[in-house]
Amino acid sequence: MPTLLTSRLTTISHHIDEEQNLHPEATGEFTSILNDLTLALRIISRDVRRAGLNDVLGLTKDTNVHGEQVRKLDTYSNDVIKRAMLRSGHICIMASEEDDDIILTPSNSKAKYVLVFDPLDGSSNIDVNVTIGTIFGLYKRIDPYSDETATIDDVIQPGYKLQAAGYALYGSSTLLVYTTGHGVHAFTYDPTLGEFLLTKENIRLPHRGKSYSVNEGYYYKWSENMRQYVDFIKTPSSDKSRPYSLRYIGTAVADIHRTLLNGGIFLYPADNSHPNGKLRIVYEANALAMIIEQAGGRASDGEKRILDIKPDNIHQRIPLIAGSKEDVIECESFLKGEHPMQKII
Ligand code: P6P
Repeated sequence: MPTLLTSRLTTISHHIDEEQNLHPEATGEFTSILNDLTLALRIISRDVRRAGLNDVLGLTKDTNVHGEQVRKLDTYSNDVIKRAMLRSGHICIMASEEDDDIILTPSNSKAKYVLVFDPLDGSSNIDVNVTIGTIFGLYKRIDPYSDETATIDDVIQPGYKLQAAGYALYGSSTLLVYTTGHGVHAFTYDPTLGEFLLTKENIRLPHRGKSYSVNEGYYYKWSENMRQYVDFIKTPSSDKSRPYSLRYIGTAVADIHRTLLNGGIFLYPADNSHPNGKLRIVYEANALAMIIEQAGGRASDGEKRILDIKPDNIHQRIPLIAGSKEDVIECESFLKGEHPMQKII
């Protein structure tokens, strides 16, 4: 009996070319940018894995805009991405967690695309060999046909304007997960080939999960409603749907990736120390929110859809509640004090 062969062998370059066909207005620039980005991610992956050997670890004397000591891998990864993005000439302006201000490229008045990125999310986990990652988002300029120099307004666009978004994960293997608005697809890096190979296509989030991901150490810093939500999902229920399991790595992109695959909810809410949450909307929350939504999930600041929020500045923080649609909606109802269980408590 003949077999039907269906699992095609697809590299990220093949897939980007296919995605390009879904964006008839993009004239190959899109493909060129994403291919240059994957080169940067391959370089970062190589050096993250080598970090323990060539003394790249440890703190530098520098601190970034947030007063956090910058680890050498952060600055290195930042430089790799910026330099890779100059090659195509299709990027006019960039914003990075590691740069105080916007970054203009030599084609700042000609190119149509804008890159926002966190070169190495999870820095605090670098020295303890826990998964870290790179987060990126790609916009078109507000006026792609302008011959004026790009400005910060091209960077602080709302997330629903993103043309593409995704992340790389440097864990037990190196993964690349991305979307161009047509589903979420995952690729696993084969260092012997130097290729990202398609391993999951059209990832879909379960409507409800069984785990929550939050730093419970801040429990007494949260609002009363947030505490009631977490108490609720930890309380055993007769239908055995609760308690949820707690899973928290401390690298947002890794916690989001597990939530994307298994379902459940990721929370970095506001607290007394972080009145606007800790994550940055421009180069972290927006890209993660686009991935979660494209996989059928929901991402809000506890009230408003993340992708609808217009950032005020490139380093603006935002609370992030993201994951399975039913879990996020349930959390939002607690945060508004509207959940039926809050009438009983
Ligand atoms: P906390 C990593 O430094 C990061 O920015 C996110 O990746 C992560 O989710 C968060 O901080 C962890 O913060 O306060 O739980 O240590």
